[in-house]
Amino acid sequence: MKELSSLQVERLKYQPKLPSSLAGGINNLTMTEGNKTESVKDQEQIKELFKNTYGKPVVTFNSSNNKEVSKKRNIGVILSGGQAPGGHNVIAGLYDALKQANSENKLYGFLGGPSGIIDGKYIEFTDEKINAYRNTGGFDIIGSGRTKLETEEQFQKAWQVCKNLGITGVVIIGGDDSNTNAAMLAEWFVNHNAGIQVIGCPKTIDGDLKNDQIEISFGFDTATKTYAELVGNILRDANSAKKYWHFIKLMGRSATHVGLEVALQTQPNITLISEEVEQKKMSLKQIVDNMTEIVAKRAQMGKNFGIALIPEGLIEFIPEIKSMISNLNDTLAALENDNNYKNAEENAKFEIIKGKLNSADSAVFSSLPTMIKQQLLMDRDPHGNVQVSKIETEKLLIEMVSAKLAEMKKQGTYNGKFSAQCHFFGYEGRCAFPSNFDADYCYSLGYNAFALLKFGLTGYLSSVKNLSAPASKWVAGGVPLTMMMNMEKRHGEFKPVIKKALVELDGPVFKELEKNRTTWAYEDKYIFPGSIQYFGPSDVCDITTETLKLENSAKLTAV
Ligand code: FBP
Repeated sequence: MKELSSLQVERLKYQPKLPSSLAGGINNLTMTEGNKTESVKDQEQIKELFKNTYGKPVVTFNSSNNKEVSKKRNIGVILSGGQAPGGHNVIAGLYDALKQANSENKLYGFLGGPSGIIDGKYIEFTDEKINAYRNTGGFDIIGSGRTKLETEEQFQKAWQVCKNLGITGVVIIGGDDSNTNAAMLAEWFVNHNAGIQVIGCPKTIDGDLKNDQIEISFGFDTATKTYAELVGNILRDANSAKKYWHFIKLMGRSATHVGLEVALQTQPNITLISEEVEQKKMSLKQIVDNMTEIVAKRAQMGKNFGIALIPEGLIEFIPEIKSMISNLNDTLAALENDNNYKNAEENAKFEIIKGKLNSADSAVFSSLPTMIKQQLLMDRDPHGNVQVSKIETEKLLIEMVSAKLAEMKKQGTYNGKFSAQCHFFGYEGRCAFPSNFDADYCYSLGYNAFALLKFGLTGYLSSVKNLSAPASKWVAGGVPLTMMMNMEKRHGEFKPVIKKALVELDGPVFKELEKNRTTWAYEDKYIFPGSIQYFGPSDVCDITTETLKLENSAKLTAV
């Protein structure tokens, strides 16, 4: 019986690249501090909540010839939130840096996400354990979870667990919510003179944890390449059979970076962008009308097939539904301990909700099909987010486009055939073998996280920039977590959270779609990217995303 696939065996041997500033060794670094920073919004409130960690400078590392010996220390690491390709390499990079700094250093992995540090569930990493997971996808080395760290009791327990293990640094690998946890924990530890530093690493396939200092979160590269392969395969199937419209929902809880990237890689007929829907205040009816127009025009051209990409988070960006969901969230939070509501039958629940919403929101809620109403009432995740991956927007749109076409048929304005298939690509891409880009980027982020600990920093996010250049030219450093924060309503209360980076409609990536989408709607300019290549020519194996290429070249032009 085989224990590993041939690809697994080969990938274990891959040696990730480091920026040359780090490649000289963890004990040969100097750190340069930039200017003091401010949070992106709500500065006064964030400053008040993060008295000790607010306003720190951005830092950059360079290699130096002054070799120092590092004192012995124990570090803990947590994988947090949704899986993203490359998480194991962050841990491998952290482990290698820590052992290089002092071979007596220890790395503990907390099990099952942030709850591991509270419940004291952990393993100690060994060479054997790390070597078995190098360059592999998944978070299964220690597992992940979405526990929100916010209560005094949780922080006290985490402190006790760290004290028991002699841990003086914690690395949290996560997205915006998980790095909000990291910022809270960092502040709490400083406030209590705990002597424990906290560093975050930017993870999420959604690509929405980014700013001037963080060009992209890890996992986006591999996940979008995986979805682009699948979408490309479907484009070719549609173009061969010429009988189906494929409505494909793509993961990405809020922002449409994933949808936009996949669209640029494959050139489908329709791509919906949630941020555009919101900014142009498009109603659900308008979205359906626009899609139907393309379906009907293509039918006139004899093309009863096509591909539509639908962002996972669309529903929360349609203004009338967004307002309804926001009030629905408050209503559900208020009903959390209401047994009348909890024990009610489904229809009775709908009635209770309708009665609590204002008349406009109640009308929007009532207009949705039962399936969507049920999905909107499902539990929020621990951070208060609607679980959009469970909302079948692709089916809702198929139903509505189909109804509109039936109406047009009656009026004699449409004479085509509409046969639709729905898909949801999300989980398929989150644990793929990391691309060479993600394998290198993640290893560098982990290695760099130890450099931030070594220089005594806390409340920082590991940052590796200049990512369109070869890895040797990447720039390593750190950015204060408070710099990315603002106040947002969660579970009915205003809380400090890291601000999500949404698609900018005046940015180069959206502009590229806008320039081409009418052509792509009617002339079939499909591109078939194929699967990720791990071995072979560099211009096939080491390419980054269209998003990074376009964003970085726009930055260069602006300079
Ligand atoms: P993170 O922000 O934690 O990286 O997770 C992102 C994501 O993959 C979203 O795209 C998706 O909506 C969500 O996780 C699904 O969550 P779950 O794994 O809990 O079903």
